Amino acid sequence: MAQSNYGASDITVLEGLEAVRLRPGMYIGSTGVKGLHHILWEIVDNAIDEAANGYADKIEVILHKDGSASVEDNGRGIPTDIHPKMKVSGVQVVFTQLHAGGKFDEHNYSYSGGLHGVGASVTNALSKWLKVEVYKNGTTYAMEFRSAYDVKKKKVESGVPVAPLTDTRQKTRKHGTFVHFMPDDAVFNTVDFQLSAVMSRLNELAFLNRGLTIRLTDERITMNEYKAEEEGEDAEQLDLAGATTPYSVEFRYDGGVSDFVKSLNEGKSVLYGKPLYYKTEKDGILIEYAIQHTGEYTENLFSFVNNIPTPEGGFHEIGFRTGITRMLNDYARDMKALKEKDANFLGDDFREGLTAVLSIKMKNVQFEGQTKTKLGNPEAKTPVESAVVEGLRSLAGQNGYKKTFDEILKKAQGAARVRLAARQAKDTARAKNSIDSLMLVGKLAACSGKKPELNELFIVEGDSAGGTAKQARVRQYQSILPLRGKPLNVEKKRLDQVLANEEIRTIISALGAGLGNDFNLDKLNYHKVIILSDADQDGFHIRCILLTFFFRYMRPLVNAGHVYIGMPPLYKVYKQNSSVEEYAYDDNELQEKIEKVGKGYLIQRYKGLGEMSAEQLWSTTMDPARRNLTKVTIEDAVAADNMISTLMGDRVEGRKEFLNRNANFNKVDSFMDRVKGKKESADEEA
Ligand code: 0RA
Repeated sequence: MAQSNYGASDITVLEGLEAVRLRPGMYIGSTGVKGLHHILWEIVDNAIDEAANGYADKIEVILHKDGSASVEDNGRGIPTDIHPKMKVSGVQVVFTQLHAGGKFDEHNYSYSGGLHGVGASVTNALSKWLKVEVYKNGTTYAMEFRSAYDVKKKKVESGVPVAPLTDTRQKTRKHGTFVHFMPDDAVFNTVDFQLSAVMSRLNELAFLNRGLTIRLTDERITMNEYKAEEEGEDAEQLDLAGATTPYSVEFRYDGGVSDFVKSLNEGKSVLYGKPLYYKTEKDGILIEYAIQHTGEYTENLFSFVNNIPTPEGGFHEIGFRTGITRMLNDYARDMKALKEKDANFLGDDFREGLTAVLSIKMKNVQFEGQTKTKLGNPEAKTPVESAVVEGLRSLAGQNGYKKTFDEILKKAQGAARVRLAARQAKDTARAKNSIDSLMLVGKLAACSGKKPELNELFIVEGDSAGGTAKQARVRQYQSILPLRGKPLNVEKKRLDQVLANEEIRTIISALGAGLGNDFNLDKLNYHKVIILSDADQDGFHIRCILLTFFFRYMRPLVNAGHVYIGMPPLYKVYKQNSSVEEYAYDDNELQEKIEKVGKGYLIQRYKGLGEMSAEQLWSTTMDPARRNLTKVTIEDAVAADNMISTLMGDRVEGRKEFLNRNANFNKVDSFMDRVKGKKESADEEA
């Protein structure tokens, strides 16, 4: 199949492609599905470059039935004239010269994408065949490459031109490039493109290239098959048209990275509706970013350089963060949110709950780090930083953004307050630990045993129940810490105030493992931390506060499964002058126990732990052989945290809505159900 009508320069070309063929991993990372996708991305990247430079606004990707893939753009079309040095057409250079890609002309290509920039020739080298059509000058040019076994050389020659680029004389008004290739199954472990992976990357590229339309069609499946499989719709119910139409989807975002941020925040509660968005060019670097805060606590910054994700960060992210901190601190001073004597906010304060996308485009990128996804160009920092300061200043000065910036400052103030309180609590705990650990003894009834893996700490609501628990406990391994209910009951208490609470500080000291980043599981004094609170509103609230506290300041404790909820019974069913007594932990169980005790039963309803005798508390709630403990999962803690943020937040509507909406989405909420359930039956009783 290989023809020998090409010149001297082609010899080295083929040697280049042969190298790719011999060691594909060197060029595309692997010969698995990732490598397979890589050869598609090489082609897509060229089309994206054409769009990024303003020459194309539509890209169409098709996954064909036969396993091939094609990419079409409506750009200028790959150069068709003869390359002066190579003496072959531009098309041939692009597909046979390593590293050439479409980027051989600095003037045409300001910013080049491509994960490793190996170019379209690699796709050609690893394909059974590759066909190109170029639409320009009113006509269609075409060229085809093939891999074939060369009998004389006894090896596969890959990417060999079947013929030079030819003008097919087929008239067209289109302009652009169409590349169609068949991945070689002798190279790849799999030649099955994964629709979901291809789709999500194309969607991302659409976000990153504002206004660009990207259409993806998968001819291997029908619209209905997709809907049935991915969207869970009933295939029988779907219309007939969809039974024959191939699956197809179009991505286009006129808001660019602003739309990206919105989609990342979908389903979260946002502090303001419209993301802060800015796009500019500084020192030859294109910079575009969008910012939107949520009510959550984590920071989510997604950065890209030349459309390539940079999860390991780098100089652009440093500039971005520095810019945000600098501008917002200045703004806080201008607005008198920071008084003269106040210290600046920390960057972390401004980034609590931040979702942001930063996308820059620059030349000569240097990727570093473990996975080569960290931008190593120091010259990127300052332009990004000034773009952030400049952009946010300009937005802050615009009508309609005042509220947004107020919300951001409010969020930072909350974060700073918690940070300072945590620090204070930590210092206190540290001082207590080192100077006088006996200080605690007043509140804490400590166990005598010294084996953390056997020891249990009961955190008990109320002094009265605490007293009972102290009588009931097995001193050897059970410690009791009574919590005075009151200070924690106050509705609108901020978490930092909670941290300042004496009992909470005692918990920190008692556990002995520190706080926050310094938390060390190895130092933990109790492997079971059991929260014992009443089954009413207050008890529920205390539980939530404690869980939130553990979640935010001692997360490893929750993750390792050391936190439990003790379940006291709600009812005792018994008979007068008889030793028969049964305990019920919920209303269903109550019926069961009533039947069990039989005629003449009496019901005692426990309104709180304090009503129980030491013997009752021991046998129902503290005795490892008989008690009912629920291990707290991280999801429980997250739910509690959300609940506390909502309950304690300033927005009353949010709180009401939350209470209505979250009747029953996990265990923490089932506590809420219990609370509600109890209230209702209490009303019946009354
Ligand atoms: C260099 C110069 C010109 C176009 C391109 C590259 C180009 C490459 C690719 C690869 C896929 N699609 C593409 N579209 C354009 C300009 C050539 C001219 O103006 O004649």
